[in-house]
Amino acid sequence: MFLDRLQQTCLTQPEKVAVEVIEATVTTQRVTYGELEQTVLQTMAMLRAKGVTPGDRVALQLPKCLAFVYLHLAIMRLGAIALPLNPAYPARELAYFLEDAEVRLLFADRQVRDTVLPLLHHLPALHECIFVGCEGEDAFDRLLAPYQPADAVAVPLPTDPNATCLMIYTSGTTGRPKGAELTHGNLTANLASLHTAWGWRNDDVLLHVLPLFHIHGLLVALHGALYAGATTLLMTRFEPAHALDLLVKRPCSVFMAVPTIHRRLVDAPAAAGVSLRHMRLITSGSDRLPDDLFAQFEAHFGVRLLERYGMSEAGMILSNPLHGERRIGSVGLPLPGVEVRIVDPETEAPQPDNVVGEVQVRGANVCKGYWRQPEKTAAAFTPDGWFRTGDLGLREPDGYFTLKGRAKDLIISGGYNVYPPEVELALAEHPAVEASAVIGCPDVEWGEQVVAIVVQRAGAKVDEAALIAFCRARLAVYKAPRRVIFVDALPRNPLGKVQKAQLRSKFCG
Ligand code: MCA
Repeated sequence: MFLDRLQQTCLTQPEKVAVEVIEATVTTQRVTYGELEQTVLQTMAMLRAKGVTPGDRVALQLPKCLAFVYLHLAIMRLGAIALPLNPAYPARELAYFLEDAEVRLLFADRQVRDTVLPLLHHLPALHECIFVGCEGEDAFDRLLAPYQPADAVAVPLPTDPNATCLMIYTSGTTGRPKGAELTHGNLTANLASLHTAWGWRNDDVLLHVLPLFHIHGLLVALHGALYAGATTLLMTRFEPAHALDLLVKRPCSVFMAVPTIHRRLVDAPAAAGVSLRHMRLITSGSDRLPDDLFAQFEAHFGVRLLERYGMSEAGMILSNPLHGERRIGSVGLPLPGVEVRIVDPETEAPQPDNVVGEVQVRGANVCKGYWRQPEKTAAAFTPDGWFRTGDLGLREPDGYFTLKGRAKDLIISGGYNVYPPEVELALAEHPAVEASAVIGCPDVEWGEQVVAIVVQRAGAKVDEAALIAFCRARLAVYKAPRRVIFVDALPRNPLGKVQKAQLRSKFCG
């Protein structure tokens, strides 16, 4: 499994650099595979002393830094469950995740102290919250100081592939976010598949610019490099000029990003005259890659982007090939070991080629279900084990798949999923809001922009800025509307359902 393989790498190439932390373009920390193993053991000893046992949920609301990497690996190696959380979550969202997952231990950034402290009394399962900063990591070093790697060296590696090791919260069209339970087996299947498909190499150098609290940055990028025994350059913050400088000067061989980031690279003044032809693999995912961006990237940097498709519940599902045709507008072919089919959304009968239907996936990469939500888990799978992605697509006769939209009401902004019902619920709490409908309008930079169409209560008065601020206090900033449009009434069908397509064609213009 992944952790066995990583331990093997740590033992066989202890001198090799595993992770370098980079601020702007300067390396601030460097850890070898040998040091990684020792510090992960020390972290496991600390976690055990704090009472963490297999199956416990340990949440990480930390910025990108080594403490995150050590904790994440140590939690999984103890048989516990890592729950990475966006540091941008305001108190309300954070409280929900901590409560729903019955988190035992929370590691949070010192910067979110004021957000977190008031919550603690309301969370009986939470034994402790430990604040660690990432600047220089001194708080984390002090935390580990009393423990030795030897204290945890006898802890066996997890052996049950069906044991959950990672929980990623995703939302849906109804209800609150749910925790997708990913197992050791899921992670390993996905990594083995990507290793083959993308030809990961031991001498690869990955420039890592994504957040660590999502599948893309955590599993596909960081785990991918660790699984290969490669080196990760962990940029603490994406900045186009710095990223380009590192891609060329280090030089890097692998880069993974979302379309918004690729767009910023192409548009950066620093991109003039830059070639990335030395790079082996540059992927794009988490959102549809616009055709014009695909072409511009190639014209500019001399590299054809490799577009792939995945989701939190299933990791990576489809990918354009490393060798062979990278087809514009297509998300490629099923990854090794992954089955993909297109079905009629109503009857679930398999569709012939070139006919649009729901994309369904089956394989060892697919999560075992949603945390403590047996009904939602049952609803997400067909009786014969296919996972219903909620995305629409078609299969071409030569096996390439193309996405054609979403069956679910979902907005993707800069690679982050935004579920309109969550935003609508937040808006509904405002006393001046009678009704609202949240839509995604096409946006060159972000892919889609969150726009709220609002009906005010009679006699109430609220302006756009106030409603945006209201949402920002309740939701992570990327979920808050960027625009609010006031209307007298929402268009509804005879059953009372808001006609979002009409709103999109009227207001997205
Ligand atoms: C930041 N802001 C955003 C977003 N990101 N608003 C909408 N959508 C966003 N994605 C806010 C900031 O908080 C800020 O708010 C303002 O927009 C401008 O911020 P800026 O400094 O320009 O943004 P940034 O901090 O540079 O971030 C942009 C980013 C980031 C680097 C593109 O959004 C990012 O890292 N996206 C990647 C997301 C990702 O990894 N997704 C994978 C999900 P203010 O107004 O307060 O200044 S996993 C997944 O989807 C599946 C499994 C898959 O297939 O991969």
